[in-house]
Amino acid sequence: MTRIVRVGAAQMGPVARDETRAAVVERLLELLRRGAERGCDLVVFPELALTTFFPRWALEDPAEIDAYYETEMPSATTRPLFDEARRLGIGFHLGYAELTPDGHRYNTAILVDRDATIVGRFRKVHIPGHDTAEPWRPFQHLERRYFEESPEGFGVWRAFGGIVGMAICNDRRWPETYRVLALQGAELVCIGYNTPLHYAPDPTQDPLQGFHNHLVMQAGAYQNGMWVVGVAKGGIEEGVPSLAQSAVIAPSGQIVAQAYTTGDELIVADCDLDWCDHYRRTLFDFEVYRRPDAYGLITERKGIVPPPDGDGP
Ligand code: ING
Repeated sequence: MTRIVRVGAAQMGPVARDETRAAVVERLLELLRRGAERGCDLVVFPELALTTFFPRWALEDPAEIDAYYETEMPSATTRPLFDEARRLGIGFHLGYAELTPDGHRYNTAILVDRDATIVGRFRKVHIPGHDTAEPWRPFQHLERRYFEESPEGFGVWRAFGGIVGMAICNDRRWPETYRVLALQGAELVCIGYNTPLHYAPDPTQDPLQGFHNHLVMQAGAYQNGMWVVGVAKGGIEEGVPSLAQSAVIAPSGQIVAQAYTTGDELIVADCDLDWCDHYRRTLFDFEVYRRPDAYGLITERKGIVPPPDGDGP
């Protein structure tokens, strides 16, 4: 019996700074209902889906900062999403800013099963950007001020008939993300993202944002024989043009569904989890072909260490 998960990538357009959680939840409910109409088993929402991408500002008021985080999940505001998902019998993946009871702040995502049970929680591992305001930038990317790097790493969970992993935004650019998930058996990886089109440290990358976005997810999918679902919060959010181009990518590396707008848009794909074996039992049979004995530097060394000066091999 084939294990097909019908996945809905629920791309969002901009969330305004003054948009209430309730208003955002209404948008998420609309996308969830569209997913149910399309027969989805799982609907994947973006990173930090409940609020505007607040790391673009150097906020000073602790109350204002804290207002962007969730201290409970679900809360009274987000519970309607869980209740409707349960009523529809549909699972979802949701990204949000998490403030833990003991004061830790993470860029977090959850995996929620069809009965509205939270089956998995992931906290972003690779935190990009900077931790103090840099006035030279047209807008900030202060994720390193607002979020801690997860101490938990990458996990997988048995759900929707397969093994599901999660990553968030910048995690998708690092090949280690996909490999660590694949080594745990992940067959489907959900990745939300908020990606400005302008990359202040190197604007030559700006015209390549769409290419880089698909490049890394297609490579990750193909090199690890797994499905990758990348979901944007895109469009011009508080004056910052952000990448959309959400996509569902097969273990072959092919894009099987792609958003064509920069707003709220649901794209749907039937993900045959058994298709992973076309790659995992052949070209990328890890057990046969991988050489961990040759990869030591990947975990032993953080930065680049070039060879000493001088000639010779
Ligand atoms: N955003 C970005 C990402 O990795 C970034 C960081 C910003 C990359 C701008 C390129 C340009 O897609 C998050 N939220 O990680």
